[in-house]
Amino acid sequence: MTKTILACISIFVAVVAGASALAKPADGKKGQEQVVTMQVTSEGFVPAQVKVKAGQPVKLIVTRKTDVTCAKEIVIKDFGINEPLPLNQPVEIRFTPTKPGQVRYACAMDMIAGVIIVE
Ligand SMILES: [Cu+2]
Repeated sequence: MTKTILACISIFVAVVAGASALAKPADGKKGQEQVVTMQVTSEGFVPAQVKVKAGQPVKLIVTRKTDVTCAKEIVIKDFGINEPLPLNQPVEIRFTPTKPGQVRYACAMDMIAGVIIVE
């Protein structure tokens, strides 16, 4: 009797251990980051339109390349983001779009703008 119980417990432990080992790679896949690079030039945000997938975290890397612009920061209202863009310094911005649609981004005065298309 005792042997049967012990066997049952060890099988249970093995199953639990196996399940938690399997959970890790699945989480890693789900959190796959989408990297988007963008520059601020005299033309504005380049590219002004980018595409990302919904449900996956986005890492937006923005580098301001010119002083002749008013886009010295980037504002993404939908995600409460307002990041200064120091000259020639890549700035990493992270957010996760949850649903398909369009996310607008712009300079602080909302003059120079672009759109992130979430699919
Ligand atoms: Cu502006």
